[in-house]
Amino acid sequence: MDPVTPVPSSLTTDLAAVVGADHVLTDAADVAPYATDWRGAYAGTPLAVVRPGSTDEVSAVVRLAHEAGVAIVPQGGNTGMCGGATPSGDGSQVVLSLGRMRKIRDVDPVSSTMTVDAGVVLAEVQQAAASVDRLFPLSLAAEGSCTVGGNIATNAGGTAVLRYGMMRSLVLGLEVVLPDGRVWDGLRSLRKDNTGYDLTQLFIGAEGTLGIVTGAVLTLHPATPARATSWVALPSVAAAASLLPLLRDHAAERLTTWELVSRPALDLVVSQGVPDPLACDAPWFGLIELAGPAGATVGDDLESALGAAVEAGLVLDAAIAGSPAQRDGLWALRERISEAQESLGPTIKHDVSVPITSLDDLVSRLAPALEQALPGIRPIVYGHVGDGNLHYNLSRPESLEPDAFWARAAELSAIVHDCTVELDGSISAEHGLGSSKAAAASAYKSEVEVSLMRSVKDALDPRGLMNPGKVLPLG
Ligand code: FAD
Ligand code: 2HG
Ligand code: ZN
Repeated sequence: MDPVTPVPSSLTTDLAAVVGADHVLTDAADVAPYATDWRGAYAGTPLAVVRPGSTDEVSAVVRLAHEAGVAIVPQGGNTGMCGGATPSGDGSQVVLSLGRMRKIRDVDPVSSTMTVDAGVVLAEVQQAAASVDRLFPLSLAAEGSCTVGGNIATNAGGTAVLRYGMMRSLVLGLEVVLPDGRVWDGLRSLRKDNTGYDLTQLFIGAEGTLGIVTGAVLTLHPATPARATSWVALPSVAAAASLLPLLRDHAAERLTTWELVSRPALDLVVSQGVPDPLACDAPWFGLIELAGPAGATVGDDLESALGAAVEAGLVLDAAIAGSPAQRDGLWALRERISEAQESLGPTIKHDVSVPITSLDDLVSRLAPALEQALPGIRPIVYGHVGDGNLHYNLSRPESLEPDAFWARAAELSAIVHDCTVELDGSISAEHGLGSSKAAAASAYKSEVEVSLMRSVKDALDPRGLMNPGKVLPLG
């Protein structure tokens, strides 16, 4: 990797010649929203923020930065969890925002595909699909502000992975600006293409370290206007795991969502005004949704599944949404947790996955280990139980100052991550590594795996200018 060369003073002028002076931001107040993540957990100081409006402009910007030896940090909606879109603090990196690239280029209901700019917001993709009676199934609480490019770069998950897979299952082709400014046009909509290495999949989940995604061909699914949604009270995490095959036996592929919420997580959202439909004194709760085409008997399927679950002792009590408003109320119990936890002070976030049969073991081991390490610590646990993915998030004991809690982050995360890895799990199920988990992930992976990852990085980005320090630690 080349050492960082002094930045030519003409760089910002040259960038302005490409994108227009209005779209090269250097004033502290203008760059502030791009310099920090949404939680304020990660902060940097960019050399400049550049906002290109087209793939050609992205290519020209990257070429100029490459010639100047300046690193680039791609940024979409800035809703990421791991500091992946935040620049370093030394003023040496350019943030490249895709926020102006918001065109839906094509929607094709016959081939069930949509071609979009990378800066299109996820909710707009969902709406465009719905307008032709199709479904784009990626769904997460940040969908009103995260972008398709960010979803691709993080291989986002969310609440419908159980049925539709993660973002990588929903992408057919990509357009990518490479670290030297060349454009790879891989915007193919083919369902079958066995012509060598799968470059599309290589860029998905790379968190902007291999290139900048500027466009994508997405795959659409049939619309699912028939929905049945239930909020259930559960005796244990083991019951939640056992419920998965039972739900599948009753609903088959119509089972779309199976989410878990711990009592403290529920209490938190209820304390912020979301009504609790059950008022049941259970330790765990869950959200189940079945979905299908118009006329599908999802309500009957849900009722028969819940009946069998109660009989088997897996469910203690259940509420079924009787209207769209009630459904929204049940979803709020799950989707509002992430934001609600911010009210407790800094959150030490964990996004772990283990085999579903080990979820109970994970939770049983972590609670006492963390309480012993920091008495009074408040785990706010919830997640995508159908995917074996828990957000084992930690809030400070009420008596501990936020800074003192944050100072313990590495030690507390090691407890969560060590236990996860002992159970053959992953320390990042869906959020990626960014800067916050890059070193930890390399430490847990084998030397062979890390050296393969470094070979890929070096082959595509030999000068190390594309989002350095993310995914793979520096040095
Ligand atoms: P950013 O935050 O801007 O960037 C994320 C990463 O992608 C960075 O490394 C950045 O450099 C890179 N990047 C962005 N755009 C590009 C591009 N065009 N080309 C190359 N690299 C790029 N995530 C889940 O997986 N599941 C969830 O359920 C979920 N729920 C969330 C709920 C809330 C309330 C919030 C705030 C976030 C949630 N997230 C979730 C995390 C986040 O929304 C996702 O990671 C999302 O995919 C990030 O998209 P973004 O456009 O905001 O990307
Ligand atoms: C979710 O599932 C998101 O709600 C966010 O992935 C998790 O905030 C978090 O830790
Ligand atoms: Zn999640």
